[in-house]
Amino acid sequence: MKTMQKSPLQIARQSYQPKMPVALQGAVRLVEGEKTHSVADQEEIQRLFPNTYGMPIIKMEPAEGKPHMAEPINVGVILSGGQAPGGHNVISGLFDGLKALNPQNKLYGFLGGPSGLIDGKYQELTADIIDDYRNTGGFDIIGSGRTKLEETWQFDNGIKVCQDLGIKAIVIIGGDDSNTNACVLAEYYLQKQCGIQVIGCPKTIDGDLKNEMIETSFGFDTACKVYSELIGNIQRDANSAKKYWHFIRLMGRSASHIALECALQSQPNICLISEEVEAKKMTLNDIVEQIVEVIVDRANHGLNFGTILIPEGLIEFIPAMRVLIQELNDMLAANEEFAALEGDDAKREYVKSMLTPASCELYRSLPKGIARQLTLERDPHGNVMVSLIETEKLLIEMVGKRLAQLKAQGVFKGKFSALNHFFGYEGRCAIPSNFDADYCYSLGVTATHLIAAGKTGYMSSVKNLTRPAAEWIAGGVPITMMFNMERRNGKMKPVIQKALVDLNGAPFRYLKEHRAEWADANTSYIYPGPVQYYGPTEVCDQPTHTLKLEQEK
Ligand code: FBP
Repeated sequence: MKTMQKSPLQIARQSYQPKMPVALQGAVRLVEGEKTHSVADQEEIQRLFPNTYGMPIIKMEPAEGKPHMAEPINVGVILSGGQAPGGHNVISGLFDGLKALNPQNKLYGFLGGPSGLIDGKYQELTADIIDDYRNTGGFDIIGSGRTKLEETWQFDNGIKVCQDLGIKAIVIIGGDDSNTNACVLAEYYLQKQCGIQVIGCPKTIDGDLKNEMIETSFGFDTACKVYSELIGNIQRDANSAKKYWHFIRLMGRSASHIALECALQSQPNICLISEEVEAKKMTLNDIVEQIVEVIVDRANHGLNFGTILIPEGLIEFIPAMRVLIQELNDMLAANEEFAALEGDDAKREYVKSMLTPASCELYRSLPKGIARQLTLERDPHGNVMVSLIETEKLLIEMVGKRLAQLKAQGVFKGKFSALNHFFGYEGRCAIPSNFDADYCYSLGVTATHLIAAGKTGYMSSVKNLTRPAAEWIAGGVPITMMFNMERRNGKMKPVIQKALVDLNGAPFRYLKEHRAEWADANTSYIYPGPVQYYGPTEVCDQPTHTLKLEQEK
């Protein structure tokens, strides 16, 4: 097999030893807290999850002696959904944790995401494989996928595959939907009494899997730091050349956590927040006017440049657009007639004929390219793939048109030249920051202790994250605790509540208090620079501004 070529930094990172909470550094004792209940719809969730509902929160404390497990076990691990920096460290933490308990323990990786479990595609993860991936970005050690684990036949296939391999527990590393499915699987396996435990791990760069017990999902820290570096570089360029407005769309799916965090790190002239747009029931034109006002004002001070951050999911939070997208989702669901049409014009005419008058008008008013992007294939959950919709280009076009009108009226006297950017894939596989490397490794070790104690239906949790790693608190949170009932594909389903940006929360309030000052003529840009792995703690080990502000309260 061809050996992997490595950069000097990759080689140095291989020997980085992640920092861990004191409680995980030796033998561990599990302390059970109070019984729990779900965040909402308690009766319904309890009825649906009779075996995993109400379990206590678990805290890990140091114990006497060395980690030990008498009988060896086999464990399987799955990476689910979009890549997030640190996934490999969850797996190496899991591996080291298992081997410390009993060197005979084995770890199997299911290949290509949840489908690996269903189809029985796996690989044993041995020390030499793990060592090659320590502290690296990406999910390529075993690959990831977006197959949903939700059908009984899939769960039954999983039992068969696990029994063949002697697997006693599965760890699912994923976002809110994957952890929802992890809990459904845990409940099913308890009902079937097949002896297979299921443990979840909170992953997603989007930052929307968080709650009272899970302070942040892994990957958010590194991804935001990488995007903020790029934004800072662009701002320095803008402030040097003084001739472009940069419209920068940032990944994050529905929630605007990434855009908000990057704004806190880099202080752009404008940062749109989808949740605010929705709360204020803003139209596309309102957003355009808001941007135009800042551009005109800066132009009046001779500044024809700036930066605007746009959350990926913005378009879905504009109420009229949401209705249009919903109508398109319903129309596109299993629509063979539409799929069979050839050419963009035929498709456009068909779509127009199917929409309600208000949505049809909005659809017609959009640039053709954007309208076409709205009708592209949906993801496995039936959602529009917002990463494919070039909202930044839509805004450039609309802002440009409005400024041309204002110029004709003599109101706008400046120049408007815009460039578009989309940052998403650039950060999802970056080498994990020290924070993510440490956090993920601890999540992996924590998962092994939950498994060793026979727990199932739990999410691995590590808290107190703004403190030094030694003071972090490891434990387990029953996944049912995060559940509520939501309408999905026309049916009410138990799901983990997604955390959108809280407009009363400290991070958004900070943006609100400072954004006028960032927009005005006294440029306030911050240039964060690249993620640093070696050097002083204040440079290398800082958590996100979001976490710090949230925990200051
Ligand atoms: P997850 O929820 O699976 O972690 O997705 C993260 C994400 O990067 C989103 O921000 C983005 O919208 C989506 O994945 C892109 O999906 P894909 O990887 O399929 O292009």
